Amino acid sequence: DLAGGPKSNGTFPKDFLFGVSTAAVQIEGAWNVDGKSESIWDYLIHNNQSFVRDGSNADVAADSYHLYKRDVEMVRELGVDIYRFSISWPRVLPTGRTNVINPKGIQYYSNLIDELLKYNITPMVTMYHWDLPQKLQDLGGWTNGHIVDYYIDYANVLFQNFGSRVKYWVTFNEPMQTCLEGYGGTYRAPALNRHGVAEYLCTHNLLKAHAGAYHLFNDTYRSLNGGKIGMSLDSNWAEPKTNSSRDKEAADLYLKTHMGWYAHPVYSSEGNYPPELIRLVNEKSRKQNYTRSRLPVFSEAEVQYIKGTADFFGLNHYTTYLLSMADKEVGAIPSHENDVGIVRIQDSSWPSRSSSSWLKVVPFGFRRLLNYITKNYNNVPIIVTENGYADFSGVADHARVSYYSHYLNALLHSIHEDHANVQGYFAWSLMDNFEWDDGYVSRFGLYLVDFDSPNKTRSPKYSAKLYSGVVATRRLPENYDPEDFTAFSS
Ligand code: GBH
Repeated sequence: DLAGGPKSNGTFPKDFLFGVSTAAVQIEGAWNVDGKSESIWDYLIHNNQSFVRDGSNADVAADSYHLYKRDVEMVRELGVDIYRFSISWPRVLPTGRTNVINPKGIQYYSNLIDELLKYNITPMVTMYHWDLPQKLQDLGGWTNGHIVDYYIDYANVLFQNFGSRVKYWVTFNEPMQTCLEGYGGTYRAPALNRHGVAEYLCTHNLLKAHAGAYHLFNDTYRSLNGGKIGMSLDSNWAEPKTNSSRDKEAADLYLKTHMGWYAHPVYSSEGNYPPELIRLVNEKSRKQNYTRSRLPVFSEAEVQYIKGTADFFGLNHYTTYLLSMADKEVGAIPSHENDVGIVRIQDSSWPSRSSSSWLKVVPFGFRRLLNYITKNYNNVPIIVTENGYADFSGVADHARVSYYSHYLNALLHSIHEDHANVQGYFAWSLMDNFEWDDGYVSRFGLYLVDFDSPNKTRSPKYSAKLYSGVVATRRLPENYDPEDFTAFSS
């Protein structure tokens, strides 16, 4: 049974936060306007024409740099409480360092924040959604240990300029995508492809940078401004492929070595990387003749410095996989995939039809994942910072309406039946945008964007109506049927 449970009659609590999310690269455009420098995404796309599925780029995107007032108007139309957007590091600090603070960059985000506050919408700022200044990548980016200080300096500029107006901060969006896919693989910028080594260096520095920003916030800014700070981790749910104990072990190992790679150091009682990951990378490294493990080691002081550095657990969740143990070597050698040694597939019977082939519709996985996080990380407050569905466009988006209904039903069950401490939910995304390597082929928006029109005209889809209805009534629509997956099959 795919559903997260029967139709829930529960309601979303009064103080439950409903929001919508976006990210700078995906909506802003103006890639070289008003003093912004090149990000690693600009650089990758401009220098590798075949990287993006439709040969497009993010130079103009939805032009939110110029159209942010319309964006805020859409947020108002939806009636949500909170808007999550990201700040572009190279727009604010063109050199990557704080020797040059770009006044026009600061002004843009200041205007956006003021526009939100004018209408009582709470801003949530993602401080890093994948767009490192290329100038820092030239120095090794997240593999260079000095980036920890550079990131903390950048964070300080944000807290200084926006801290009195912004109460929710996300240090990093999906660090696993940055490190595993960007440094280990080729699927995200900078597409470094130094698997088995670079993803571990990147993660090590990134976790220290996160903790540094947290401590700066906690020690200096919290008493002045209040507010909350956390990190947004991406995780699929992992279901054992069969009932065998080996497959159960594989599913458990998947969660520990993927989401847990980032969550265990920050959210567990013990801190540090998950012991399973430490053991696996140690063993493989030894066999491969390395003198020391490819997984860097945190000192005890560093473990303590990183542990507990979040007020909430930001979760980006879209889909589910089936896991089994690999009976032979898997992936490139060396690589995180090879170190972990498990195999991940999806059930061909799971509904999809999404323009994103990985996006299978499995509502029960959402419920189980929320439960898992609640149980394994000390009942941490969870904010679902992204959840959504991609199609090939159009306002009559029945599949997206169905996806959101199913996932919100699963969420209600996890709140009321499982007592998961979920405090907020953000739909990805407010509007159609530049979907990374999928370009403008895959559409995640509640609003359709006409990318061919000069004004990048935005129009509400059916799903916008569904979502604003849920937000207003705090419950699921009358006619919702948790067993109905037909929107994904015709
Ligand atoms: C998020 O990434 C991003 O935060 C957001 O910017 C993006 O637009 C949105 O979601 C939609 O993609 O390796 O074949 O298994 C989602 C991250 C992307 C991670 C797909 C898992 C699976 C592809 N997910 N990926 S595959």
